[in-house]
Amino acid sequence: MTTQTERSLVLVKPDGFERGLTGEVLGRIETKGYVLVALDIFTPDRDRLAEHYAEHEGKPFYAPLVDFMSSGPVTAVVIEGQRCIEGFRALAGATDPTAALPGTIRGDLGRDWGQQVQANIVHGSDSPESAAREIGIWFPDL
Ligand code: D4T
Repeated sequence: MTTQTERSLVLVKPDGFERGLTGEVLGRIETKGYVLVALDIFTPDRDRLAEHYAEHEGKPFYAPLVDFMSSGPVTAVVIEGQRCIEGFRALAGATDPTAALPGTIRGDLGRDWGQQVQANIVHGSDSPESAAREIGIWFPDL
């Protein structure tokens, strides 16, 4: 049986960018064997983030999340490879960096900084449907 290649949207969030961890994250993706197919660095505006995080609107962490994500540059990346959506989520680790296992990006590089929102270094799409939707938001020309 063969598995079809797929794409995922990865974001190195403003905390990761500010701490100089972009290369470390990209290195882990490449070392795993996934391919980088598009990459852009910019500070996202609130409209783009509202679209990206639409499912979280109304939750207590929504406003701090949008503030945090628009606070500085992010690196938006499209990665490609068989089962890369699941694979990158495994590389990233649990959402809460304190609980994320050592060996994962969030477990090795992240921590609780006492903020209203978890600064957890990376985002990765969680399903093929989310990946298609999110790649359309961040890379409309792809
Ligand atoms: P992302 O979407 O950034 O890859 O993270 P996850 O997939 O791991 O987590 P998520 O979509 O549930 O949450 C999006 C974003 O909100 C922050 N967050 C989340 C937070 O600050 N407090 C919370 O209780 C939750 C659930 C972290 C990631």
